[in-house]
Amino acid sequence: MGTSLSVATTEFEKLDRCAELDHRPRVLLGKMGLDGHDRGVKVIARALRDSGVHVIYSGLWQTPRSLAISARDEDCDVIAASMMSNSHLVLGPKLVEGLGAMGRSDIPVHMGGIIPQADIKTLLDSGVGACFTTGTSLIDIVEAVKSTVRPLDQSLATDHPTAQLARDLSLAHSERDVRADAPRRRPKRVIGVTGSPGAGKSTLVAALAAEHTRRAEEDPSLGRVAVVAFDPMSPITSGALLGDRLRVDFNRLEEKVFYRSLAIRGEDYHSLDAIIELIGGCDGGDLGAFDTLFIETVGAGQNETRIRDHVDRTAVVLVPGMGDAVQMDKAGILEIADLFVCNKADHHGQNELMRDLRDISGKREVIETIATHGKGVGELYDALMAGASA
Ligand code: B12
Repeated sequence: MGTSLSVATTEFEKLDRCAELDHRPRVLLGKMGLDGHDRGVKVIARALRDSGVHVIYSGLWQTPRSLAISARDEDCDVIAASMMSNSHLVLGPKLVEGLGAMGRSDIPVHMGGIIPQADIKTLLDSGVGACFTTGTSLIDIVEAVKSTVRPLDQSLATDHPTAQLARDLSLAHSERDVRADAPRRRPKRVIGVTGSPGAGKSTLVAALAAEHTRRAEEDPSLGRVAVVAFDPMSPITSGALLGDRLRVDFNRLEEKVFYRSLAIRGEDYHSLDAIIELIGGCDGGDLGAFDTLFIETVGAGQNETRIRDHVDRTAVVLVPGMGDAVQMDKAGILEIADLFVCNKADHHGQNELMRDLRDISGKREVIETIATHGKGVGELYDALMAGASA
């Protein structure tokens, strides 16, 4: 590995460096430990995205177990763990162990950050794939990630059904053949959540998934919940930053929620029907089948309407202060709503938005939420479930 700092601290050229690979690398960027040093991980995330990599960022304060679950469900090629809290010797081996427990001991772990040279051998001996110290150039990090890409085999060397589901989804999404015997079934309830960027869709979907798990604890017949979250793919590099899963508290929910992030261009939901059926068909064993599926759209804007063709119910999320009554009257996204959500209802302009929504909604429900506080989430959940096919 080189040690040039030149590109590490300056601008990183946007360039598709992954076009020749079997598939775009999927990297799970994780921060374990209790510290808040997220600058390094953000620099790496941007550099990888600008090189054509699909970067899944799971957020701060992950445990080895939550990171292993994320790696399995995202079917990533490699975990890039940024360690700044001097806990690498404890957490690194635990992450390797966790991956084994999730049926994915084949996913390599790369560690970087503040790692003394003297600790590197111990980490490598414990199963960590590679260690990178401060000063590693971004080009070297990109190349290391690229080197982990292997062809997407149809069957994994694991009997873990969720790990196999995650691989089936990778194949379906990239329009390759999925194993012929993969079970398929449409989940009982498939709900689309759409709205413009910044409307709080991810936080809302995370809150709905958490609400579902809370209710399923009281009523196991509700089954398990899954989420598919789409984010945009760069038209220049084909890279993507998939950051929606950081809204879900996996340290608490663990395997009760299956969460998959996918990158698409525009509104290209070509593989969505297959993805829906594969998720519904997955036998979750003791954990239960996925009867409820939330699909979060990319959130492109007013003309993002195709999601409606794939789901049973569509919730359109709006926030105060984003437009006036004329915006409401434009054809497109508002027409596809089965119900409206006024999220961030504590923001200025909420009364005006509610008034405008009531004007156009007809018989459709309008629900106020503050997703970050959980306000209105129970009511929204009830409204969505009531209308979704059972
Ligand atoms: C900036 C900084 C902060 C900022 C953090 C801002 C933020 N949002 O990230 C602030 C001021 C908040 C902060 C606070 C603290 N900090 Co501080 N901080 C630093 C400092 C000066 C620079 C870190 C940085 O951002 N570098 C720039 C980024 C781009 O580089 P990087 O993170 O190293 O990442 C690069 C490489 O390491 C590599 N890399 C990183 N991760 C990975 C992962 C993979 C897979 C790969 C391939 C590569 C890779 O690639 C990146 C790009 O080149 C370092 C000292 C230093 N010079 O490193 C101390 C340092 C990390 N901090 C330290 C400490 C102790 C703290 C505090 C506990 C101090 C205190 N007593 O309050 C608090 C903790 C706060 C908290 N909430 O956790 C210690 C950690 C000691 C250790 N681990 O042994 C350090 C090393 C300082 C020291 N010498 O003691 N800190």
